[in-house]
Amino acid sequence: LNLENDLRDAVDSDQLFLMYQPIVSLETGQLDSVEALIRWKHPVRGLISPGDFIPIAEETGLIVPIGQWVLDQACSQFAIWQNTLGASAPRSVSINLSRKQLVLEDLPEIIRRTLNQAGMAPECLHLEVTESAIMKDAAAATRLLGAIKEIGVKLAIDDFGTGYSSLACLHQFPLDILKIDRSFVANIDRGRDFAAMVHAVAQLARNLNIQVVAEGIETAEQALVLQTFECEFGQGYYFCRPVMPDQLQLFSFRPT
Ligand code: G
Ligand code: G
Ligand code: NA
Repeated sequence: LNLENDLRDAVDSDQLFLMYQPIVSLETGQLDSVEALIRWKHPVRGLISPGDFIPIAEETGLIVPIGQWVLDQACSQFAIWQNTLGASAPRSVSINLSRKQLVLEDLPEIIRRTLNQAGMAPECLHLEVTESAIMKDAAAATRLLGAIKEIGVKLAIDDFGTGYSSLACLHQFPLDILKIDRSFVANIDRGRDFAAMVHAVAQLARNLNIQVVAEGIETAEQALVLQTFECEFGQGYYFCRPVMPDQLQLFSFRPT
């Protein structure tokens, strides 16, 4: 039951890996970007999902080396895609930052160094943070995210709509991208209320010059409704599940 010690080993012994989920243009269905999603292949227990081990990583401080590994890995993979896929490479890669990473004073410097090493343009790296993570210590997050933005990296707010202060987030933080939580998308074709909320959020974002990604799209109907709301980007099993890096070139979406 000691996942903590196992997790310590996992970092050093190649048990962690990243899968990538396409983010597509809802208008064309074409690949725009990818989100990196961490996985742990435990030698005995098999695949463990981040929902089960990221909280342990946060409690133990292991999130620091793990977060560093994710950043390195995603940036070097992005460079590989640029070299191998050329024009059909994703335009950017996004990684998830946990609450505990938002208090690391040297994070901006680490990001700067990692981008340099990978020869990656800063705007090609997107960082996803949740509302609850940034509101936990809003003052510290404002400082850190401001410093990160100065590098030219883009900031995305994840799970938008699920926190207590969604609207406050929009004007307090220098956001570039808003990801509408999948709980809204799941109900968009079932109830007028959800559709109205998603439509309003998409309009709000457009007025604030923030790009919108709808998460968790599972059906053609949901994709269509979102398109009529002029929501620009989408992500979800309807388009593609998370894939291994060498499978990304196989991605091509055909409407069902
Ligand atoms: O891929 P999956 O749906 O199992 O991910 C579950 C959760 O884990 C998601 O909310 C996602 O944001 C989070 N997650 C995935 N990869 C990472 C990562 O590299 N770092 C952090 N901090 N969270 C991640
Ligand atoms: O919290 P975050 O937005 O990072 O969530 C990413 C998680 O959502 C990943 O674990 C991914 O596997 C999962 N996911 C991606 N697309 C879908 C989908 O269409 N439906 C559901 N239920 N989960 C999805
Ligand atoms: Na995310």
